[in-house]
Amino acid sequence: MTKALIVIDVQNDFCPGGALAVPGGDEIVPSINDMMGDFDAVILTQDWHPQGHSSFASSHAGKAPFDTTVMPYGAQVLWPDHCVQGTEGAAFHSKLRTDADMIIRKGYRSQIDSYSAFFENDQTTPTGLQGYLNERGINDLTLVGLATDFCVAFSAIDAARLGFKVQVDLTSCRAIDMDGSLDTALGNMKNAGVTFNQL
Ligand code: VGL
Ligand code: ZN
Repeated sequence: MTKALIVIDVQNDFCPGGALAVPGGDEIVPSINDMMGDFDAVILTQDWHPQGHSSFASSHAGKAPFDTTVMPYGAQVLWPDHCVQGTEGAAFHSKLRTDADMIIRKGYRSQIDSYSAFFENDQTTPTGLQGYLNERGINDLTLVGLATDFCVAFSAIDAARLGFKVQVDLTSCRAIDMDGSLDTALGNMKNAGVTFNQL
């Protein structure tokens, strides 16, 4: 087994004080840094939206953050403006080790969001990460990061569907948890064959 650690979206805007702060988002940085040495490859993902992105509530008249809307590709939660390309909010947490093999950016097209590191939210447009992992012979993935119930869960489920062995280390994840979204995500991951280090 060739093993990779995939660190999802440990960026300032998802940490306390950020635009879309995940409770305790910064607490996971030391344990993630400690894990990095145990893997054959380390991959970081970075949520990377243009200004005026269609996932921002501010782009939709009459909508507020955390409302939902329907996009051509399906339902979409509307978020506060976050992780705008090149801003401090889009930067990795300053204590996160960034000496990674690969950094993959997602959500950079105005009209479509991308929670998953593998496919955009239409569930068909690939990011290229599958090809990268396959070419390197990586078949065993551990996912950590933010947020458990959105980008971590979507990435884990896609990876399991693609045939990777997938574990989510919940000790090094934190959730947004709106309207039961964490329980839903945990159930969906389990059904997809994802395993957990706890629960
Ligand atoms: C995320 C909401 C919007 C995440 C990204 O990283 O989980 N959530 N963009
Ligand atoms: Zn986003």
